Amino acid sequence: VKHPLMHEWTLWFTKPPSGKGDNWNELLKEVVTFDSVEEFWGVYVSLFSEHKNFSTFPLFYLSSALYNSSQIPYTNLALQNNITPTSELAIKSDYHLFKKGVRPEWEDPQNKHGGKWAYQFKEKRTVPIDDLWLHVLLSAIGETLENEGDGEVMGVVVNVRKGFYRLGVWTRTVGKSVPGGGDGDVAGGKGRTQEKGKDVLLGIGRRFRDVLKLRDGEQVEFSGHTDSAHSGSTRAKAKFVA
Ligand code: M7G
Repeated sequence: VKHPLMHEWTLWFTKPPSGKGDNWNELLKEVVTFDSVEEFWGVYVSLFSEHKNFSTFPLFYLSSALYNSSQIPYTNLALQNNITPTSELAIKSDYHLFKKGVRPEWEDPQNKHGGKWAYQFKEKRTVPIDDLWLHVLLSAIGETLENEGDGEVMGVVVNVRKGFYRLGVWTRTVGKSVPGGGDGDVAGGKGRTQEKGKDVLLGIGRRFRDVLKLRDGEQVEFSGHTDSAHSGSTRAKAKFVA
């Protein structure tokens, strides 16, 4: 018996550039797609099996249906993929876990009106990045970053950079209605729709900072993808913080 996830998810990997000519498109690779708890752990176990701390699986992020199947990672090794822990990736690598059918790119039609919440961990030596990324993965597939029906979360990302690890959640909008978005707020008019959209995004930001266990004074920052694309980097100016 497999325990279905609410959505089907695809894991992507960005290879570090090997030379000058590499462009983004050649570096971004699709790795594997899954739609059940069992398949997720099958993919993940190889990420984790070199580590001793199996007993600390943060299963409390999962809904009860997922929690009840918590035995599975120990036995389901059949689907093992060769996936390296984030802590062992080369500089300029990324992992992206996105809903199936959405490419982890600004240009994807489902991302182009969107943005992302992000936080940079600068203490690369001491930050438990593998645990944090697992918690982020679980919050995505367990659908605990947003309320049912919000439909904002497109995917989650970890960037390995020279001076930091960056964890992010990509959202479908930047807090306002988008063409064809169908957010259902018919009576509210434009202003109300924007307020509601912004509240939803702020809620995602707060949940994300809980997943990352940030302390007071540490903030996740939201920025729109169009700003990122223009500045050539995700180091765009933050629109809001949580
Ligand atoms: P980054 O990983 O967002 O931030 O972008 P960083 O500057 O901290 O490393 C790094 C580079 O990857 C960008 O300057 C782009 O060349 C490329 N890149 C990243 N993303 C997410 C995209 C994307 O969605 N589309 C395209 N075309 N390039 C991207």
